[in-house]
Amino acid sequence: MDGAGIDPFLQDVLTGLARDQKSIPSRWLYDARGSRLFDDITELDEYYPTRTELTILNEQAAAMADAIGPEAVIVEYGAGSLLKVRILLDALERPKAFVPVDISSEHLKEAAHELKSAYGELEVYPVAADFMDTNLGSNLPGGGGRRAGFFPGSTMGNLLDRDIDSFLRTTREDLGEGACFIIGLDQPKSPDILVPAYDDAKGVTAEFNLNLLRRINRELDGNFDLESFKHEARWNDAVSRIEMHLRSLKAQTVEVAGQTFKFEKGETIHTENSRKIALDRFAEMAESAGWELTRKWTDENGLFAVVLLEAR
Ligand code: AVJ
Repeated sequence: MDGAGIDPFLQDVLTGLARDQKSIPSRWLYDARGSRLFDDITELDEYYPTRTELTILNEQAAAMADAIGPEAVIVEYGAGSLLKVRILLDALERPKAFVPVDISSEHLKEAAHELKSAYGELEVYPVAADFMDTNLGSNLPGGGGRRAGFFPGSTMGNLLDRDIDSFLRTTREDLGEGACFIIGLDQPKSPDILVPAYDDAKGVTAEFNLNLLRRINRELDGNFDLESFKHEARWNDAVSRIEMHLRSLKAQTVEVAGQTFKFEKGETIHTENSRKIALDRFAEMAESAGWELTRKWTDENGLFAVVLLEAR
């Protein structure tokens, strides 16, 4: 609930279902069950991004640590389980402090506590906030070496251009002069690889997508019939993105919180964009927000990239 008292989930669903192209923001996919299903997705044969990024981090951690330098202050945006940052922390020379930022304060506290006990010398300051509107500035620990942002997982691809721009500007302000930023970016590639990664043979991604309707039924008093909607993953080449949709298998009406919505047979709800941003394009976006892309590390097939930005 926000200050005005209306549940932001309800608001997004009612507004989204009233559009010509029905759509619901992808952030609502991640309730407890959705987060578990996403974890299952990361282990699927077809879903290459997580495992490829981990390989790059493991192989290049020493080079990344070298670029960052000693006694760094690391700020991870949208931190989650903190597994990936351990690879970096293990390679860094006497990291001074770690600031994980995550919307789920419960999950964050637990993960931060575990990390603290594994790295005795490290100061850990968890911040419970949406990574899109942090205002860390003066709250970041002082002293030590460089400040380094860390944003793995290719979440950048879920954001619109203007959100990427404001995120890169805010982080540039927060992290300050001399800062750097390590970012994971899934790369454009053949739809023959991309589509199965988002429509796997075991149907885990379908369950993940349909879970949104289950969540609406439970939390917003909806009556979606899960049997009459089908998961769909499409490659939209013009804008270089995978789109997830839920397709209505018949003409039907659905109620949510007392409001009625009509579906034509074949009509879809657009539930996620996963953009694959090429590195030259990303370098331009970074540059206009005050960063310079100075290093890139990729796997041998160029499926995924981890880049280093430096404050200009
Ligand atoms: C967590 C947003 C990076 O876009 O690949 C996985 C989410 N959706 N399968 C992605 C997702 C369907 C994932 N991100």
